[in-house]
Amino acid sequence: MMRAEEAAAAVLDAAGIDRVDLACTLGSGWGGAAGELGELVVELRADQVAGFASSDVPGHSGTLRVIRTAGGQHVLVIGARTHFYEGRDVDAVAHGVRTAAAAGARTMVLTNGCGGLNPDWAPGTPVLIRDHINLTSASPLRGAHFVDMTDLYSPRLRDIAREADPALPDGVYAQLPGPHYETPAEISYLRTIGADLVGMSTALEAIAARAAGMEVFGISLVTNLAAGISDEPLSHQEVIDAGKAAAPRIGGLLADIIDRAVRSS
Ligand code: 8IG
Repeated sequence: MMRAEEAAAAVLDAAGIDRVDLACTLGSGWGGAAGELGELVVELRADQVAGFASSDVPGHSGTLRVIRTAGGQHVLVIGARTHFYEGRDVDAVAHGVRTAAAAGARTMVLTNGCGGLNPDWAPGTPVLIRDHINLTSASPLRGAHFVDMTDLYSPRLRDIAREADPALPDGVYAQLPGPHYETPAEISYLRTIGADLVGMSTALEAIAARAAGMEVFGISLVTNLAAGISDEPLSHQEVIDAGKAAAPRIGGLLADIIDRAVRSS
C-alpha cells in the first residue's frame, strides 16, 4: 500500500484538497467524459506520480486529473491504466484503484472498451457490468484474504445509472489476459459460460476495489463485436474509431452517472 499512499498524497497535495469523493478509471473510448464532469483542478502526467506509467496504448491518455463538480465534490480521473498483458505484477494493475482508495474515494468507477457477444449490441453501445468472470488465473490479493464478491458491481449504483439512461443494458464481463483477441471458438465457449462482454481489464481492479472497501461501478463500451459474432476481423483501429464515434454521447452519460453517484454518496 506504500506506493499507493505516496501517489495519493502527491495528487491531493497538487490539488490542494484532503480527499476525493469518487474515482474513475477511463478505458478505451471513455476519454471524453472528464471534460464534462466539472472544472479541472489539477492534471498530472502519469510518470510524475509514484507507481503510474504513461501508456503506449493509443486511446489511453496517460494523465491523472482532479475535477471539481458543480456540487463541490472532487473526482479523481485516472487516465493511466496498467493492463495485465503488460506483464508487470498484479500490484501494478491494482495501483490506480489503491491510489483512489488511499485518496479517500468511497466509490470506484471502472470503464473499459470491450468486445460484445450479444449481436444486438452494435459498436458504440454502453453496457452496465452486472458481474464478471475473472479468467486471468490471477488475483490482486495475496494471503488468506477471502473477500466476498457477491454484488461486487453495486446494484445501487446500477439503479442510479438507469436513472440517467433507463435503456442501459447490463451484462457479465469476462476479463481475459490478452493481449491477443479471442478465437471464435473461445468466444463460443465464453458465451456458454455466461459472458456477454469480453476484455482485458476491470475484473482484477474491481476485486482490488472491493477489498479496499469501495463501492464499485463498472460500465463497458462495446467497441467491436467479439470474434466470430460478425464476419469482420478485429482491429485496434476499429476500437479507436468506435470510441471516437461514441465519445460525445458516452462522455455525457458517464458525467451524468458520476454526478448522480457522487451526490448520493
Ligand atoms: I476494446 O474483442 C476490446 N478489448 N479480449 N476481446 C478482448 N478484449 C477486447 C476486445 C475483444 N475488444
